[in-house]
Amino acid sequence: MADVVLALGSNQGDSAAILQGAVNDLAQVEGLRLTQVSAVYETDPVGGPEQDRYLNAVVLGRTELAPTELLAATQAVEQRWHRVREVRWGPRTLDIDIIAIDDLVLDTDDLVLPHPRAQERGFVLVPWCEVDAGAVLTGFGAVAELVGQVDVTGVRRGDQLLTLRESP
Ligand code: A4P
Ligand code: MG
Repeated sequence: MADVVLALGSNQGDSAAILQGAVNDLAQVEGLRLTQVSAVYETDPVGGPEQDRYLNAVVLGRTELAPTELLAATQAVEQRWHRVREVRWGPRTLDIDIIAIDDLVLDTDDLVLPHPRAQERGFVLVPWCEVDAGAVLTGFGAVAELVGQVDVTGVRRGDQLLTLRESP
């Protein structure tokens, strides 16, 4: 079993409902057990064209899936929410990034671990720190320290709470 950190983002459609739907779907993935879910954060868009604010959250879990199987599963959930890939870093109904699987370091065409931009993104680091104050980002150190080094002015904790249903 490996520890996994997933980052969810949405800025198109009913983002609040989409994030909860994605959490529900992830909880149904065989071989993945969700253990924690952060609050929902309203975040200013980083990179890409001018676009609406995002809702972001981080989910922790344990998995017996191989990394490529986990990626296939998260991409299937993205597809279910009609994710259309248009512009890189552009608006999306649902984006699921695999931030880390244990302390695995991987660099393949399909999967890079840890996620190559996690260390600079307040919208990933702040919710991650909320659910795991002692988290370490492999290659970069304590997440709590990284939070102090990046610009988090555009990251606001929202009121919405995501519900974690028990996996079957
Ligand atoms: N891929 C490689 N490594 C990974 C990984 N660790 N997790 C590959 C997930 N996918 C990974 O991703 C492109 C390819 O990355 C996939 O086919 C997969 O094989 P994508 O999701 O199709 O493309 P993308 O998301 O448009 O590009 P990218 O570079 O992944 O963008 P990011 O880094 O995900 O950034 N601002 C705010 N405030 N909040 C956000 O959530 N998100 C983005 C997207 C930009 N700005 C944002 C937010
Ligand atoms: Mg992505």
